[in-house]
Amino acid sequence: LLDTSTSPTNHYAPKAFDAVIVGAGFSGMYMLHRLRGMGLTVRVYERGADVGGTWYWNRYPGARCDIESVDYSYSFSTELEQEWRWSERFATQPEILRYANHVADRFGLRTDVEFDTQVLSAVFDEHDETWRITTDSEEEVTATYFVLATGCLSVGNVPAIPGIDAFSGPTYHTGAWPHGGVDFTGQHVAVIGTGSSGIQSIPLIAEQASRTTVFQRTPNFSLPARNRLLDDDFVRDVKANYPDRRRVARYNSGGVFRIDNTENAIDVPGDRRRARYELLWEEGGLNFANAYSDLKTNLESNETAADFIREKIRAIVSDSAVAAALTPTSYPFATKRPCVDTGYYATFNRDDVELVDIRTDPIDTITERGVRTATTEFEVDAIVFATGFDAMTGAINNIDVVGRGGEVLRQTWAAGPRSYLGVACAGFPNMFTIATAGSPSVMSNMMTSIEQHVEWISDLVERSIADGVGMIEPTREAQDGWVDHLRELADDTLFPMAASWYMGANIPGKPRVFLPYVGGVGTYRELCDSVATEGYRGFSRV
Ligand code: FAD
Ligand code: N01
Repeated sequence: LLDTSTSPTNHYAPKAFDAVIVGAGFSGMYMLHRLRGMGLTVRVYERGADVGGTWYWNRYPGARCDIESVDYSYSFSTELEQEWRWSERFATQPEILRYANHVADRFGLRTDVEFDTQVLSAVFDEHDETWRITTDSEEEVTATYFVLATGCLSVGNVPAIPGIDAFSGPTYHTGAWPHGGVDFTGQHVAVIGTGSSGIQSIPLIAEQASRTTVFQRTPNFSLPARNRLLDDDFVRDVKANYPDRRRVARYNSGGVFRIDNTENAIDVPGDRRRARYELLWEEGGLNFANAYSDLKTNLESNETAADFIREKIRAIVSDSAVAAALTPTSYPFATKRPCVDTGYYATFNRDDVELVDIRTDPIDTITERGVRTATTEFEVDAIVFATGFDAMTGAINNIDVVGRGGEVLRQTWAAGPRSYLGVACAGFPNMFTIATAGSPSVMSNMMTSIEQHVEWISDLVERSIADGVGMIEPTREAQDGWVDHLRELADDTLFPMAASWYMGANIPGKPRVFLPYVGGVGTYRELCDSVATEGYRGFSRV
């Protein structure tokens, strides 16, 4: 523990803000707008050169959302909702980034954001009851409130494959893609990783490259996107009914416009179940994963959906050995985040695309010329790492966060993150986290979850200021109860059966803990609202 019980010597007076926010993605942008609207002085720090977060960094070919664009957008401003027009069912990264820029311009957000600046540490000064925040620009500022809007999927994971620095060609990570794009024309490209990023980018890389070699560790379940341009009638109808649409999204499990099916797959006759799977497969998108209410809790039910997708893979992929290698069998459907694709499985019918199953032929080393597995050296011109992220806790643990009595957050989280409601941590007064571990976040349409968090946190701050409360933090008991509740909820599902990033399993040495709240967006919102109504039950406010 660091000793922060006494105020450090002040060589100069750091700039003082009411609030400092880390991150200028959709979480940080809205948090800034809300806190500023309450009359607070706010400084946002963003590592990137502009707003957008995920959509600023992930510029790989094929990057787009897999939540319908009209739902993957802010609802807090009717004017914004009405003036913006999405062009496709699932918006591309450039379009979502344009939207983020539009929001920043419209609400004048950039004036309070310091770009190209990484927050390195935040230490709670018990004497002054403020956070002292330092950045890589060597600036130190203080803030009463410290908000981590650092993102769930913002720290790229590049695996420590021996020889990685020896490769003579360029390497790329999907989450840090060059802004000018990459031209793979005429090149032999290796893609390592077949999660959502790999599955979106591989068909487009394959179209451009002369040869594409895909290194797959675990096959994934992927659903067809059936993306389309949005016609004017649809857009007009959505805009006319936005309040109802958003209301539905706020109270169902996934934060989207959908009435959750309460039927269990296990109770439905096989032919009817199959017809429903076929219908949802043809409709495209993630709704397939919510075809029945027991898919994520009952293995037998889950197998009916998994088998349906396995059949589809066999029907699409012409080489039966390749189809078998692409077919997931080692974990239940949707316990890793399902992917949504355009032409992914069919890409493996191309003569210039090959699949290397690294479960049977593991990557041994990266050489000057390419990727060497146990059996073969693949000479390539470029390597794409679609190897994911140190999800949910990575960006927070990258910052030296030190709370009351010198408690180091990274150490407190060594066996897994500990928070109350995924919003605040005992021992870290006036510090809040947005849409990350311990909340529905990545199990939902993140925009719905981000808005819920930002509004709930800013209401808490506003109420505390009005009540003359200086410090807000959860009690240890409330936090312990929440951590237990998260685990119990997850243990009642099939999620712990997969070695997923939800479980921290993609990062060597990371504790295996199911990270998000799995009880659904609506239930979570009602719980948070009841906590507020009961005078912020579980929080100490002094
Ligand atoms: P981010 O957008 O990740 O923003 C966090 C920001 O914090 C980043 O810009 C980062 O640079 C900055 N930051 C972090 N640490 C520091 C530091 N120490 N100092 C300064 N700055 C820092 N969600 C959906 O709901 N639907 C989708 O379809 C969907 N598609 C996705 C596709 C991709 C490729 C990825 C990677 C994620 C996707 N997500 C999707 C999840 C997505 O991350 C969220 O929807 C949302 O954009 C998160 O916003 P955020 O502001 O919370 O975090
Ligand atoms: O990352 P991932 P992602 N050697 O972790 C493999 C969101 N998102 O960037 O499965 C070899 O899912 C790893 O293998 P395995 C969405 O929430 C959304 O693709 O761990 N391979 C896996 O195949 C998503 O879930 C969209 O065995 C290694 C892949 O790399 C999340 O972001 C698009 C390896 C990583 O898959 C993350 O997706 C993109 C190693 N050492 C992202 N380490 C939408 O469509 C890892 N892998 C909306």
